[in-house]
Amino acid sequence: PRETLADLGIAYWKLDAEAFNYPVKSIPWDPSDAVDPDLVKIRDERGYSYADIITVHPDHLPEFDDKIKAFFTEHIHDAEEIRYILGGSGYFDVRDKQDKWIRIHIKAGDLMTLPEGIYHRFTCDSDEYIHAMRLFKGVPVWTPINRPCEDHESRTSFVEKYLTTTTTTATSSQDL
Ligand code: KMT
Ligand code: NI
Repeated sequence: PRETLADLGIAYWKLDAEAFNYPVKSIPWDPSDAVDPDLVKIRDERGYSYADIITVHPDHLPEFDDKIKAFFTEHIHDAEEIRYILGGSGYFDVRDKQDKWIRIHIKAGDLMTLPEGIYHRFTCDSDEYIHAMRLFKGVPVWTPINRPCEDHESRTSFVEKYLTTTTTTATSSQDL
């Protein structure tokens, strides 16, 4: 449910990806070339200054098997992860407050951000095809930091911000 994702610092928008033309691949893609007013708004509000466009598919991504393996290894990043799905679909799994996986089936038009320090992983679905724009604030760093990494400052600040609760009401029903 949407509330749970927002509680983990995950933001989500639905855009009309089919109404605009995006290349199959562009590394980088200049975010100032955005025409979609919804994308322009999110770009400017959140300060996204870098973008690229990739297609994850056995025929389009060099070393597909190795990349898929890395994507599906549970990890964090030391910055926000922002994905705008232009075509196809896939699964993002994120850990909830009880450290259980929540599976998000992401598809064309979905723009989702994962906060710095959240445990997550990605996999294709049975179509093995996803066309995505990756956005970033500043100079992009895609390097995953694999779990275990609980002492990494991105993880400790995530825990502090989203998992350390000061009110008892939110979790009390599950604690009973
Ligand atoms: C990631 O971070 O796992 C990826 O970049 C996967 C491809 S984008 C949907
Ligand atoms: Ni990631």
